[in-house]
Amino acid sequence: MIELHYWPTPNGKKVTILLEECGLPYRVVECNIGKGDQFTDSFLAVNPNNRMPAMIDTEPADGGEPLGIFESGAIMMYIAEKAGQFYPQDVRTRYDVNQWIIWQMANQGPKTGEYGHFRRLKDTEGDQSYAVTRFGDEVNRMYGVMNNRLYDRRYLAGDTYTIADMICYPWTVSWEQQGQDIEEFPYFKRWFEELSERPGVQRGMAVGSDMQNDYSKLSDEEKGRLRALLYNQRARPAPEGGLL
Ligand SMILES: N[C@@H](CCC(=O)N[C@@H](CS)C(=O)NCC(=O)O)C(=O)O
Repeated sequence: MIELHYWPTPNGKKVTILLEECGLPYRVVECNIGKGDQFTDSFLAVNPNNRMPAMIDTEPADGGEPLGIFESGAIMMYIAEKAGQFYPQDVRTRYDVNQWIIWQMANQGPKTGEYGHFRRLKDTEGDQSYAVTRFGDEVNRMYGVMNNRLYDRRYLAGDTYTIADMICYPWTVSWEQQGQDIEEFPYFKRWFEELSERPGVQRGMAVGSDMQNDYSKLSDEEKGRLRALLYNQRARPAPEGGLL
């Protein structure tokens, strides 16, 4: 059984889309990143990077101890390999898939995330116009990268729907809020509309729609504790007694 530590963001939904598409049994463990679950010892034991998603396979193929994996790209490779679906193993397609997964993890995810971060900042944090322009241009450039890729092929890795498509899709559903005009990217639009119609994509996107935080009932003390935990995160000290 796959145990998925999850909160309903694009990085989490990549994985639920894949699990739904594969039809593998899985259990969602709520990792409420608005309340600091990503800092608990049990979570850090699976993901030292204190970010969700993370997963534990309680029945790995080698028959050994439960296997923990972090980073959504690695999780998707693992699940697709286990299911034997959506990750063709001929060398050319495999590396087409791999490069689009790495493109997503190194470009589309982080830069779109930073764009949202700087756009949401209040004036009290100073003038953000350079960062907003810089990341806004990058987001627009990346829609162009996908559009050009999809110009002469149905999916990002060719003729076959793969985890490369699933990993990119959740970051594009908010194209309008990201200030993009979908009509500017007709090949992307064709791909986006096809994926949006897939029942597995729809089920994966819906996972955790009931998971929300209502901060209005929290005391000022609790709000202050959360602010200190979640904002301006810096290095966590290693425990005493390590290998020197
Ligand atoms: N590269 C990581 C990124 C994961 C990530 O950034 N997760 C965010 C939610 S989308 C998170 O857990 N944030 C918690 C925090 O900022 O404290 C992956 O793809 O798994």
